[in-house]
Amino acid sequence: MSNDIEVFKSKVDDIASVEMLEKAQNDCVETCFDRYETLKNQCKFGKDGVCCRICYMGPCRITPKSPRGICGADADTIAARNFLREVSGGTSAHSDHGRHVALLLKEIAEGAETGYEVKDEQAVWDTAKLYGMETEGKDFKQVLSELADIFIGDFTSQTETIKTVGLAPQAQRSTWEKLGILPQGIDRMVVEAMHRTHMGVDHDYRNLIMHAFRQSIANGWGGSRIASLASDILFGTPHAIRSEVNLGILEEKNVNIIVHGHEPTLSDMIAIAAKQPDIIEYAKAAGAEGVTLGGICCTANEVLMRHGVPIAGNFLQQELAIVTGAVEMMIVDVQCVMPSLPMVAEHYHTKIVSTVDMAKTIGAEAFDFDEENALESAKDLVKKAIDNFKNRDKSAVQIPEEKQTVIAGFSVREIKYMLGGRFRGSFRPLNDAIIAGRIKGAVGIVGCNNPKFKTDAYCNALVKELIKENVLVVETGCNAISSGKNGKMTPETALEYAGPGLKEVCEAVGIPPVLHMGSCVDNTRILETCTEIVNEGGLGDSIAGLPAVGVCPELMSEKAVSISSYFVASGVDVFIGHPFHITGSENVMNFLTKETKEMFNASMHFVEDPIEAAKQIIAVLDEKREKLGINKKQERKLVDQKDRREVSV
Ligand code: NFS
Ligand code: SF4
Repeated sequence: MSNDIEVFKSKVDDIASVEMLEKAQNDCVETCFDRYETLKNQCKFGKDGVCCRICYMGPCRITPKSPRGICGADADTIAARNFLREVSGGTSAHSDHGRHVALLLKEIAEGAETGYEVKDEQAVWDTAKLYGMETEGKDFKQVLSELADIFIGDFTSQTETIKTVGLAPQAQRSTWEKLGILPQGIDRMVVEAMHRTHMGVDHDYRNLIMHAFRQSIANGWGGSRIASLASDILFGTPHAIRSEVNLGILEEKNVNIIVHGHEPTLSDMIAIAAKQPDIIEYAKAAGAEGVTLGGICCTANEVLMRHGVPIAGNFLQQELAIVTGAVEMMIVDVQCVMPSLPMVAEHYHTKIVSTVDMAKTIGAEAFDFDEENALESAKDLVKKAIDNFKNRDKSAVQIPEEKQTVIAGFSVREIKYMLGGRFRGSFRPLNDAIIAGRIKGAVGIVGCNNPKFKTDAYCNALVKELIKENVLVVETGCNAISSGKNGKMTPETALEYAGPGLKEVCEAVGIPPVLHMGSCVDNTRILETCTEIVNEGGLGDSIAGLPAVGVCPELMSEKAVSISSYFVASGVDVFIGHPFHITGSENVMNFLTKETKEMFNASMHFVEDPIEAAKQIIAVLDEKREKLGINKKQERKLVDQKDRREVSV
């Protein structure tokens, strides 16, 4: 048995998950970690991106002996087409999420019975100003309606560049214009990608990948940005909030409900419903002490940011949460939901409930969420979970103790307030700290878990190295949850790891050195932060010149491919823990890792070791600082020589 524990410890970086892997084994429950072992010898053609099944003459696989498919397509064309389709998948997922929130906003503006109302009126006026809308003499509903039209128009525009791209700095927009990749309507960009990758259309790998960038801009400076903006209006702009993370948030004496997926529309209502006095009474009548709501994946991040709902875990903990035997109901919406959940749930009493029409899981119960009576509908669902409490097998319950405190809620508005105060909110103190060298730069660590790697390990090792080197870290998605679990998101615990300059700034402002900025669509908050830094002045006029880097340690989803692409197109170098499915084409590899540098002043870097990645990231930050003329000698003295030796081991 102790041998097994060592095996589990080699798979995941947190104790709670180790404990649940052991329990899963004892309970004879199969998880993705087991299936990964079975499927380990993965198809090399797929991995290298040189399997094409775009037409029915194929599938064709490229080898040295057969360098072309039946139609004559070579490895470059095939890998580039596959890459573009991945970016389409990611762009679609994020953008469709944005569309749903934008459509709800429009309904509210038109006075429809939705059960929702605008939580953050100020955000409506601020956003209208961002888009340069004329608001004088108009009432709130009219402004909201016009704003919703702008959002929706960005999906449908045929020939006009999308309006949200106008929120990017001028330097980025000029670059995109020069390269001919300013995006038109988000829907059109995806349709065009599917057209271009149909058999016999676009065969030039460079041309294909440039469309991948164009489409990714329609995501980062379009669909995703709209998702964040519209969600802030509807559900409130996040502000700093304390909560907890990891499986230990589940409570043995309570009814435990988990929300999982991505869209906040239902989960935000569930968060409100679970606190209602009549619901708590109902839970007590069922023999529980109360109701505990927890989240998994980005739905978790959304309700953490706005309600302080604790997080049960990230992507690879979705099955393990059920293995605790203490979850009455897991409510899922869209994206990153494993179809295996009902199979895991069969071993316990957990009900899996799917709530979105277009996302059904075999074996899950479908719940028809009534948006018009949103709160009542959410309460009905919570009651169903409470009714399931009596079916819990007490002997099957084992909840890990492990949980950590997190401070989350760092929207751009909140960072501004924290830096400059409520009435003088400004990025000036941050820019000054970067210029003076107290902060070397900023690194955004984003994205998924992937059973190919030890869960959370890359992120945890990298964060430690970076904050020691006075790099401010901002995070979203499942990696934000990794750092939360690892105790890096409280000022108290994390600051002992920070270098002296970063520590000084964090202490003065009262923030952790690792900031939780939200879900994966909220990566646009990172772009917004970069834009604010540029606009504040003193660090050049382009995001591409800033000492800023993006990292995606455990790339799993197509969304992460799209995100990496829009970061590079925006001038931010991106480090990825393992290569995309493009390694079968030297030209495509070369294009993404080198040639893009000339176009965007940024490129993709595939670095499998986090310590090596830290070194290379610091080198990129130093290079950008050098170009800005702020890499002065005295700044180096702020870093302890002993620390410096340690990082270069
Ligand atoms: Ni992002 Fe969020 Fe997690 Fe990856 Fe999935 S939950 S949208 S895709 S796995 S970070
Ligand atoms: Fe094969 Fe060409 Fe058809 Fe692809 S498009 S499956 S390479 S024949």
